[in-house]
Amino acid sequence: MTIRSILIHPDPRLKTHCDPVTAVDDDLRVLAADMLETMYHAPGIGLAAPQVGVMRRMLVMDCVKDDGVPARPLVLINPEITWESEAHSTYEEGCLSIPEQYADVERPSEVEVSWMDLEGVAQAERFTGLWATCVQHEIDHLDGKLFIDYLKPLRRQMITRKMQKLKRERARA
Ligand code: K2U
Ligand code: ZN
Repeated sequence: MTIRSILIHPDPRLKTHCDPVTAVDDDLRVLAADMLETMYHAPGIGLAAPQVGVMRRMLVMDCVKDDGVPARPLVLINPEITWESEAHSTYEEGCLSIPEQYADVERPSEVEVSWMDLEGVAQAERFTGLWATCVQHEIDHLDGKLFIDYLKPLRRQMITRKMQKLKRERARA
């Protein structure tokens, strides 16, 4: 398994609508394992394929935060939201592609998602709480949407400028 580098905003690949996965093959299984390792290493609770430069509709997540509870790594291939609750929740979101920037984002509190797993089996589940926020954040990534797209233009511009500065500094290092 490999820890892959995570693309930093602004990057055109993070604004791209990703293509569906057409075959669950060994390459995809290696990518899923690398994405989980990269996510845990960051650390994060979710990661979408475009964040590591692969423009495919696959995401991984594990929102288990309590130490006593066993990890629950999930791999979602071609995920689709099939239902969302009327109720909305606000969560202070971050993003591994927009480091050190946080902002309140309001989303449906619960969502039902259908997807295919790595065994090619169709799955469906209702997510609540942090899992619901995370899966919506990750599916947005597959559609080229970032959490800062929900913010007012001025705030989004400020964050983008900070990331451009960070990338210049990293390039010099
Ligand atoms: O897609 C990503 O960049 C991974 C995010 C997922 C995420 C963002 C906001 C809210 C929920 C999930 C990273 O995991 S950000 C790190 C993090 C960790 C715990 C709670 C919130 C964010
Ligand atoms: Zn993100």
